[in-house]
Amino acid sequence: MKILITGATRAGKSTLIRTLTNGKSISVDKHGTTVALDHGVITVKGIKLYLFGTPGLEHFSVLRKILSEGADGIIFVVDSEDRSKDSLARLVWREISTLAPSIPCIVAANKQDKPNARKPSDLRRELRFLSGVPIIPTSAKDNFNLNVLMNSMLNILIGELSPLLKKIEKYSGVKEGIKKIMDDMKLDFAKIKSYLNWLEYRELVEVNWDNGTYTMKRELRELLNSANQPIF
Ligand SMILES: Nc1nc2c(ncn2[C@@H]2O[C@H](COP(=O)(O)OP(=O)(O)OP(=O)(O)O)[C@@H](O)[C@H]2O)c(=O)[nH]1
Ligand SMILES: [Mg+2]
Repeated sequence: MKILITGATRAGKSTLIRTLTNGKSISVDKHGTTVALDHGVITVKGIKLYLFGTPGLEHFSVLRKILSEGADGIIFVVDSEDRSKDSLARLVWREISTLAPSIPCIVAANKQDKPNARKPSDLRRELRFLSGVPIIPTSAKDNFNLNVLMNSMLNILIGELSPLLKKIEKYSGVKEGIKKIMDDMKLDFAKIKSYLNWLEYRELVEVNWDNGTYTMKRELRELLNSANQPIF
């Protein structure tokens, strides 16, 4: 799945991707400021996440537009200490909300290692636009809570898809599974094909069009069946 990492400049997006990938990310930057993108791949609970970090400076909005295309989830990184970037954060937030509406989003209240870092509750009060979005306190520098951040992102993504995934799971590995799910969901072949293609592209199922079967990735099945415990 594709995860967009965005937010205002200096919030810690590149650092977040670097830490998450143990330094194996690719960054296109000039003197430490991202001018194109950051990219890295990680696996969370067996699910592959393709991370794309955007630039944060206002004038790079075209790059944010290109990078946000097809994103399945968004991590919005905020500098919890530096209030001078709040208005830029609001601007980038508005931009992304328009570019990628209704994409599941989670906020990283970053730089919590700093003494004057605002807590999530402070940010909620000061940055009204974050209303209704989960906020996880993090330090990209110290690798604090990044596992919680990514697990939460994954849980939200799977949660959004779970009604469809539960149906898909029912006929995973079953003979004539594609035909059976079409009958069960009362959908035509084109629709089921688009769902399965979508999931296959995200490496969540493997489809054998020749014999009309598919299998859901084992790790995804485990995730779906693990009790849906609250995460916040
Ligand atoms: N103390 C502290 N510093 C951080 C943290 N995350 C990032 N930084 C520092 O903040 C500065 C900016 O970090 P970047 O990761 O380059 O920020 P960015 O969001 O990618 O910035 P742009 O590419 O300009 O949009 C760097 O000096 C980082 O070392 C953190 O969690 N704690
Ligand atoms: Mg950057």
